[in-house]
Amino acid sequence: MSKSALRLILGDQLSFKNPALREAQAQRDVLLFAEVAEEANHVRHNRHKIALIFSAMRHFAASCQARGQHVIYYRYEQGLGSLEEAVKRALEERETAGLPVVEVVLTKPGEYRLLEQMAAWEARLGVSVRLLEDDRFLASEEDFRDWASGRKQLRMEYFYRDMRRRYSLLVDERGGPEGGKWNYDSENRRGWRSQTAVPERLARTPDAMTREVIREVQSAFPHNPGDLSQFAFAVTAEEAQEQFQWFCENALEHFGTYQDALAEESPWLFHSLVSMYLNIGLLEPLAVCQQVEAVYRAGACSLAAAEGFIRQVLGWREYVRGVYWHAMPAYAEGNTFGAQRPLPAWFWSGDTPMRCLSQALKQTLDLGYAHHIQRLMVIGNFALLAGLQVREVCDWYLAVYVDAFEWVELPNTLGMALHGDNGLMASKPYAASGKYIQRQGNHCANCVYDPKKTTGEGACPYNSLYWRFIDRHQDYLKANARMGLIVGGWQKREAEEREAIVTWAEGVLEQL
Ligand code: FAD
Ligand code: DLZ
Ligand code: SF4
Repeated sequence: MSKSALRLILGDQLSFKNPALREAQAQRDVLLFAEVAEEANHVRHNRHKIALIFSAMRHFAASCQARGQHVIYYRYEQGLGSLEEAVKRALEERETAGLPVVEVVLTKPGEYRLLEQMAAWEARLGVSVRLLEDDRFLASEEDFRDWASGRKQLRMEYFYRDMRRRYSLLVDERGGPEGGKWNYDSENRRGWRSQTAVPERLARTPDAMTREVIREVQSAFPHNPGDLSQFAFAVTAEEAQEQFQWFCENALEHFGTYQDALAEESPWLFHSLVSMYLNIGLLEPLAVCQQVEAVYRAGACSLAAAEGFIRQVLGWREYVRGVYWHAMPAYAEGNTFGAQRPLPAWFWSGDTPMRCLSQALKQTLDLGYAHHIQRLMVIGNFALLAGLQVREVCDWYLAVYVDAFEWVELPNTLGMALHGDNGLMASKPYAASGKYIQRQGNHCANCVYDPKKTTGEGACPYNSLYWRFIDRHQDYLKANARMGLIVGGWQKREAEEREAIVTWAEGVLEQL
């Protein structure tokens, strides 16, 4: 009898470096890929996300087959409810074929929800289930725990410096930071006034397999967001590498300067658009960082651009994953400011007169993409200031972005944007008024509101909501050195003025 293992490959584990696949033996084992209802429907995913994952899964399964692996692939239309059901079906299939499986092997999933379910599989399925550590990340959970233990506060910057040294990225011959500074963030903040041409992105025509997926997703998910006529994502490792190469040659040079910019005319400006590929396994984090360092060493981009990119991937991306596994499951319950307002229905349409917000929401829903400052300082900032219910906001973020998996979405949304984790992730709440949005971009010039007005007809809603937030949470905010100064300034204003602003803000909220 064969001692075969069933190796389940999840939709965000599509890499030959996936540990569950690395040790597979073609003659003995069988790989399982399954498009299932629970993964596709536990939140109202953007159709771009479902299409990207299904198409990338099908392409990857085909390349595993081409390498001689035996593959079982269940398509969505076969009606399997969950990953557990898929494993059960595959075990039965193998049993019937006289090729019973002795164990199920898979790499640890990226969401606590699934990890919890999988803990019960062995008992429920009556077969040994072996979960492998996902070593496609640059810091293991244990590395992060060791780094975090004994620290009163977790700060990305110190984690990042250790990672730079560990992987020798942008490190000089004496082991110090290239150029003398670890961080060039202060050079990454230029506002957008259409001062530079934005390069056209690589056009990509979906192949026959992707076109078939698009048709299926369109018909199976008629009520989900996402305009699939604009689907242009890479679905294989080779295509993703081509996109990344394009970024290195055409956008990286300006990436640092305009990292925090907001532009009317482009959803992506000079951003890399690689998070989805890194997160599902089509690109590798160390390889992209090394490639960016090589561009800098060849003199084709500035140190600030290269450091800015490497900080995001080697620093933030690894740091948020560390925080997630370190702090779950309690982390998901965080709600520092007791935010309880329901998510406005227009978060699913983008229909709001606030120009910056409408544009960020519409492109998010249509394309499944918004860049970091749109996610943080436009949408997230609004949710923070308006006191939108934390869980609802997090579920929305998990649904609408193609790159959203809980290990990365939750710390960014609950922690960074909503400060729901009491400051574990970030040192202060990212709260800002319309003045910030005006400084960073050119939306305000096309808006019905005036960023210079706080109350009265035409006042920018971000302004009064900002001061209401400061007012309501002044005791909490005072404890933070940077926010304390702002609270002090607010408290020095005339009581009548403060009351008028807060009253105006309440009116804004009533109209949501
Ligand atoms: P670029 O701006 O070109 O950055 C390069 C890469 O750095 C990204 O591809 C990404 O891998 C990494 N990166 C940058 N910032 C972060 C960060 N804060 N956390 C983790 N990785 C980072 N990123 C996700 O991958 N999935 C999410 O679900 C997600 N949700 C977010 C929710 C909120 C509220 C916020 C504020 C940020 C979120 N991010 C998320 C982080 C970041 O916004 C995206 O990674 C980035 O916008 C992806 O676009 P890009 O590839 O063009 O990134
Ligand atoms: C996001 C997603 C979707 C939409 N569909 C599937 C699927 O049908 N099958 C699958 O294996 N994975 C899917 N995924 C990705 C998983 O949800 C992801 O592996 C977990 O959220 C863990 O990160
Ligand atoms: Fe956004 Fe206010 Fe500017 Fe309008 S005026 S675009 S709402 S910041």
